[in-house]
Amino acid sequence: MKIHLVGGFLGSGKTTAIANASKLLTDKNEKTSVITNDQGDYLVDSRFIQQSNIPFTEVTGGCFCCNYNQLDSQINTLKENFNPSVIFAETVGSCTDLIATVLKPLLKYRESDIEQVTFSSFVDSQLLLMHLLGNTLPFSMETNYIWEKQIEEAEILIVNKVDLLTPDEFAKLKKMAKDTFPFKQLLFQNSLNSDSVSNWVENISKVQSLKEHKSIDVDYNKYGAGEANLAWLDEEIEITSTNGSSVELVFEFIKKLTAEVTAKNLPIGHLKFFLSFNGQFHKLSYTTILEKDTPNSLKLEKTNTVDLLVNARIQTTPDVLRKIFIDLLNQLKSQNGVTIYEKHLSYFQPGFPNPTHRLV
Ligand SMILES: Nc1nc2c(ncn2[C@@H]2O[C@H](COP(=O)(O)OP(=O)(O)O)[C@@H](O)[C@H]2O)c(=O)[nH]1
Ligand SMILES: [Mg+2]
Repeated sequence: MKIHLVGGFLGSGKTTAIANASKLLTDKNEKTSVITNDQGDYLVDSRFIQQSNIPFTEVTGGCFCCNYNQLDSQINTLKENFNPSVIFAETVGSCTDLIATVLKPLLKYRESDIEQVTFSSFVDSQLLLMHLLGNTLPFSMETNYIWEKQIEEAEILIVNKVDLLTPDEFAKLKKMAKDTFPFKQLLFQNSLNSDSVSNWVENISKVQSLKEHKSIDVDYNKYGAGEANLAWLDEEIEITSTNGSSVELVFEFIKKLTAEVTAKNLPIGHLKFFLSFNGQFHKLSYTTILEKDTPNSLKLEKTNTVDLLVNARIQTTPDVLRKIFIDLLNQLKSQNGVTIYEKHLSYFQPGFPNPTHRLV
């Protein structure tokens, strides 16, 4: 069994790349499966992988590092149910120190059934360019510390979303990244493009099983503060309208929500939505620099009921985040002919990272 550990900051493109890589490998008859992971209990990424028909399990309510035994038991579950030859394991986007807390423990404690463990770290190319040009990233100092540690730790650094750069920016970033990280393996990738993802898959499949992995020094006080600065909220609601306008109402809600967060200058780690209606599934995702409008074609869909799952990781307090949500939800509820059924709501400040193992 091969395990490809995939790290990198919130919104850098991990799930997109994993889903596309899994499809490519499955088409080549490789039994491929995925383990998703996040701080909350109802994960947009899990729904997204599920609707892509890729076998998966999840570790919820905390990261792999602090819940190593859960990761281990989910690997067993996949083995029993599916016997995969490849597992992609996506780590929480605000985690670092993964070589010491996940990769090395996997190599040590599952030595007998793992033939290869690789570690890919994703970074958003626009953020990397900002950073290399000497600009400060839009998060708190401590959260920026996590982002920088993720780059330092990267063995294979996937500089992702290069399709969003101008040719000049791309050329500049390539040169600066190669000059700054002469000893890292760099892949410049567009994870929406299958040739580009295929190149990543080829590269990780070549990683030597006996490769030496170098853990990094991490100041856990700073790391813990960086995690705590980003509040988490997950919420699932069902919106029913008597005139078939539920999709439109959901898009209005999403638009107001992103506008409110932006107006309050709250940096977005991720803001993800998963919509299900009429047998259709759509994931929408916003990050601090990715401005995206909702697809017009979808807005015209007529349906009475839409299920909406929201996962937010935003630099603010859980109470502020909850208030923004509840106020907008109340506005939605007050509209004529609209009923909201609230399935789950949880919001919290992630706890201090306390890894199960730390092998340096
Ligand atoms: N243009 C572009 N968008 C991407 C790329 N990779 C991911 N995305 C988008 O970036 C957003 C966040 O991606 P996701 O895979 O959820 O990131 P994760 O949080 O790291 O798992 C989604 O809207 C993706 O469609 C890419 O290479 N190019
Ligand atoms: Mg993800």
